[in-house]
Amino acid sequence: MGGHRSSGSTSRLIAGDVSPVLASPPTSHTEARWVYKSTALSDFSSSPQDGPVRRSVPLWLFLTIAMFSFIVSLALGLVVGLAWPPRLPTVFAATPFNYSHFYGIPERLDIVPIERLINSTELDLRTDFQTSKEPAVREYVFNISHAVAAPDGFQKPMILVNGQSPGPLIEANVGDTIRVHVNNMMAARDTAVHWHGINQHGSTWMDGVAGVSQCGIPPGQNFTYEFVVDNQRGTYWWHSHLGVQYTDGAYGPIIIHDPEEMVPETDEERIVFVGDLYHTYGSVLLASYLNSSSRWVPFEPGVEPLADNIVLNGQHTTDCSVASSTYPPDPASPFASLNCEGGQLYHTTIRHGQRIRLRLINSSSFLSYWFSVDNHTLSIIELDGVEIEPISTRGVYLNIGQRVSVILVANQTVGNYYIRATLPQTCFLPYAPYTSTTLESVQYAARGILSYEGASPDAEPVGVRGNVSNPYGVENNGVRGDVWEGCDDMPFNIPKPRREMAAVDVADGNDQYIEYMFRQAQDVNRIFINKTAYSPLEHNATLWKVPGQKFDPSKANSYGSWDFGLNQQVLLIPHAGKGAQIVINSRDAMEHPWHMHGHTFQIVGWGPGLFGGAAANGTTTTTWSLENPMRRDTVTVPAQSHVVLRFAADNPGLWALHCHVAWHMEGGMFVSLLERPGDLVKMMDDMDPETRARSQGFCGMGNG
Ligand SMILES: [Cu+2]
Repeated sequence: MGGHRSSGSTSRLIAGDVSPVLASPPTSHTEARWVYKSTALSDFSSSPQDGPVRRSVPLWLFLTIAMFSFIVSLALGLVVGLAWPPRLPTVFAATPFNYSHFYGIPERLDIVPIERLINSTELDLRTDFQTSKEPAVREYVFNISHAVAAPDGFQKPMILVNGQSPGPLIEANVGDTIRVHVNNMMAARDTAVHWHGINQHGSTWMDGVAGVSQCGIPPGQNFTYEFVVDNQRGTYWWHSHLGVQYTDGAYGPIIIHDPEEMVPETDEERIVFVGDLYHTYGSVLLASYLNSSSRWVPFEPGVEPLADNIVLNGQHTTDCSVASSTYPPDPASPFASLNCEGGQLYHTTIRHGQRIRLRLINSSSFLSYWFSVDNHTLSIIELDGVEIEPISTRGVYLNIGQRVSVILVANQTVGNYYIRATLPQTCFLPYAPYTSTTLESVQYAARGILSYEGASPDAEPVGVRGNVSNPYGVENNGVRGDVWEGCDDMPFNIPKPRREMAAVDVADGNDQYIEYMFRQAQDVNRIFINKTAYSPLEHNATLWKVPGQKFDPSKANSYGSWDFGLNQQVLLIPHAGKGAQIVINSRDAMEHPWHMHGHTFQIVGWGPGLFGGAAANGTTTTTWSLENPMRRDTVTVPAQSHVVLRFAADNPGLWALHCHVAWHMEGGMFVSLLERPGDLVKMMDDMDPETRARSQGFCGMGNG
């Protein structure tokens, strides 16, 4: 929809005063890099250009690099493939599909059955975990590998951690040290793991963002992430932060307990991931999305792929007779011989009278949802690790990366009830010039079953679907003037954090502005922020360039004033002591989920149009909330609107701030906040030399 958006109402706006500077060609550290380049060749040479195209790299150089990377990747893949002994225990031998070097997927893959793919014990938090104030070290091993699995019955190549998706649970108490040994067992792709929502106080190099806080862990290599969970509790998640690897399954939950968590008592808990599912491997889709002509909409670049299904805890059913229109089956594809067998619904059992905490996590690559349970009222008690005064509701809107804990009281007649994650259709479908046949066939919703003990597990659900498209009883969101179908978070001044905190004061020079829009660069959709689109460094990470900089605090708002490339999108937060303020301005026709690393920010202001846009006539459209503003780490920025975020500048580091739509992130919708560079350089001087050498040594080694 980005491309569609840019050719729709956004194009009127971008005709104005902003003249984007073309970044280098839209290469990235994505998995699809070399394949994208090689498939793009024919388009660059043969397709007619719509108007003037400025190419900052000559075509011959582009072709040479593409060919060279292709050959190197091929050679490396071969060497690693031959020398790589560890494998998942084979459940049963898969047909030897000819995957050789296709997007780095090895030739022979294990097939993981659904009962092993999904770890219900962990997702139901039946782990006998002891909540305590005694600090401990929690140690995990993550083996990341390719395998074939079928979350909804349709087999696809996936990226699994310990053979699971959702991957292994990390469970700790506040104050604990978490240590995760990550083994990259993929044959030919780098990886990196990010701990979404964990603030990494004093450990920015453990944040796991490939190209920013580290170079990807190359195939056959390992890296140990270690960090302390400092004054945070609640619901978090981890996911690969390289390319679109999490789209194919590389994600899992993090639960932080605290004996002093300010939430009502509950009898039991469940983790419930809601997510979109693509039947096609993510990197294949990404290559098509970042091309001038996608498989799903050949006539218009930049249209995001619509998912094939929606899953609850990584599972759902599908109608195997319906072929995907997002990526129609291709007999020439090495994936063509995979099977489909229908899948299963997420199912969980509760006892009548119990109070259950559902920890909802949206792990999607594109879609957001309205979550509801037939016949049951929900009470919202936590947003992104922040305890709030309970809000009673029929359901809850959940954008990508956001977490919401709700309490469900099992006070209905014993029976089975549907749990639903419903796509707010009007937020997405009008912007997509095609229909996803597969998504349509599941009626744009995932269903699961909440089963009361005593009900036959196979009995027909008894509940009433209720209103699944009108959140919080509000008919009009006051921004677009249309009926609100859950495209936005609940109004920002409704949730009240129980740990009260006034808005922080902002230091001069610690304020930054972001303004984004979708437009074409070289026939390809890119998302421009301020004047350029983010392009990751090749074979380096922005963090490692920090110690070499000469910082001039007087140039704080001029981010081109030092040796980071413009397309590195580094925004400086220079001053300690007081807070920082980030204004995000949308010049786009749709909402976007913005996620900040390193901080739980305050949402202190919001309003239609650009921030300060009406200041000329002495008025402002910004609504302020300074007393006890909502805090979270992922916010939905509504269409054609602005939000004002603040945080205490208490965490020197390099912090990504980006849209969490996987496709947009790869299209350049990404900046990095460089917080207190002087202190960061000192911290890096004191960093464990072995860790630093190991992490920095990955740069230039792998093939992301
Ligand atoms: Cu976005």
